[in-house]
Amino acid sequence: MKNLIATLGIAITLAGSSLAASAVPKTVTLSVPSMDCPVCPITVKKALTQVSGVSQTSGNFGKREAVVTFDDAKTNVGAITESTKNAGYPSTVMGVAN
Ligand SMILES: [Cu+2]
Repeated sequence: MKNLIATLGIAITLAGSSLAASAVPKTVTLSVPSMDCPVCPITVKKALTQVSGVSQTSGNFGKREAVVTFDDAKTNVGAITESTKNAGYPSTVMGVAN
């Protein structure tokens, strides 16, 4: 039963993100030097996913980087770095790609 609920949750999440993908998503790579243990990327990811317009995030503790996919009609790089800073992890932009 738990698996079924999890599967449904994923299906709903996927449906939601494909509906939201009307604009061309951009991807920004952030340097997050203060991620100093494997739990940090989870906290950073949580903060990033709460930014409206962010569709996908991944954290790399080893490289101290976070990769964020977002809709630039809904949010911007400034709001994204602000969200990690507010979570206690100041970040700087390493690069933006379409
Ligand atoms: Cu940590």
